[in-house]
Amino acid sequence: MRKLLSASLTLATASLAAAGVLLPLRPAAADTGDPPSTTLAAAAQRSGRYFGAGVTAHKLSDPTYTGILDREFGMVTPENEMKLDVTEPQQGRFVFTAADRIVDHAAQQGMRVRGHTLLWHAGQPSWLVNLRGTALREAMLNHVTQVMAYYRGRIHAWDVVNEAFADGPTGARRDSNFQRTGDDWIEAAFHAARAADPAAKLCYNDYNIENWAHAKTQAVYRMVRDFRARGVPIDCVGLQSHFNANHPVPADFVTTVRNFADLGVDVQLTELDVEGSGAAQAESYRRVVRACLAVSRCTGITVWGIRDSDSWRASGTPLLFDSSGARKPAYTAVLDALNSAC
Ligand code: 9MR
Repeated sequence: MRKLLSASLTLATASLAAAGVLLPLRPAAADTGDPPSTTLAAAAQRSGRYFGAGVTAHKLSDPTYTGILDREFGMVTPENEMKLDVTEPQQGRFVFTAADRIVDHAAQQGMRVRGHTLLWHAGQPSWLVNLRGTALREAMLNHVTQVMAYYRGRIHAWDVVNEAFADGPTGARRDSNFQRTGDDWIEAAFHAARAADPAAKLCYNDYNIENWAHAKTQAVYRMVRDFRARGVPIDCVGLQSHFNANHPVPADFVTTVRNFADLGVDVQLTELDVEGSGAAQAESYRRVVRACLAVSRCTGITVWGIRDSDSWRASGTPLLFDSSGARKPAYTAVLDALNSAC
């Protein structure tokens, strides 16, 4: 019966092909007969995507933490260790000790690294806060150049600029010292970044740009469209994807992912977490993963921490593992969604 079925399927396939109907070259992973993958990284890899976590260097000595990290994830993002106050605490003095712990651990485990972040209005050392004008612009570009040169070839994607747009209805740029050096500070940073490490994917990363109807989403979209039109080197947009009751997963999330991707950039969900618990939380996670899987240029997902107790929003229990390191219903929802990807 199995043979007969397969013979008639082959015939049907041949006649469809003869009729000019395009069929996928490779069957969907779910149809290959492969058993479901049992880790997030392996399940994401079935459709060529990565699954990552935000990581803190000082927790790498916690065996429960590192055990989950090494088992489940294929990409790591240093949660704070590559921020400007850590990597250039005094002008021209670069410190990579904490970031190196994460990058070295990732290399030993065969994981890739997202660099987060080169330029951000927050997390600035006082020397930088006190600079203005040309001196600030030069220091800013030098920071991009030096940090990316140090890590050249070892970072999959960099969040070159983080959170440069204001919240609210205006769609304006956020006021910051960088912004006061001139509107072109973002594109100048991307040009410097491309020169420093031509192999790294260069991302613009922000929060509350998941809802297509929001002015901030539209403003970031217009900037990326403009960069693409003028040849400013940008490869990806990071949708941070911090969700909770005030910012639920929007109904049109997949529209946002698709519209950015249609600009010719990759989309990465860079800091995913969803406050909640049980079945409702699991369902939100499932929807987010499915939205990414629906868009071929949505290339990977990173959750912002490992256990609930590791989260910046620990009281909202927003992650995939509980505080003892056990898998939550949200974990199973994500794993199942990844396993059913085409
Ligand atoms: O999770 C990070 C937390 O440990 C830091 O105290 C905080 C300030 O540097 O930054 C958190 O990560 C933020 C990320 O860098 C950018 N997007 C928002 C994240 C949550 O605040």
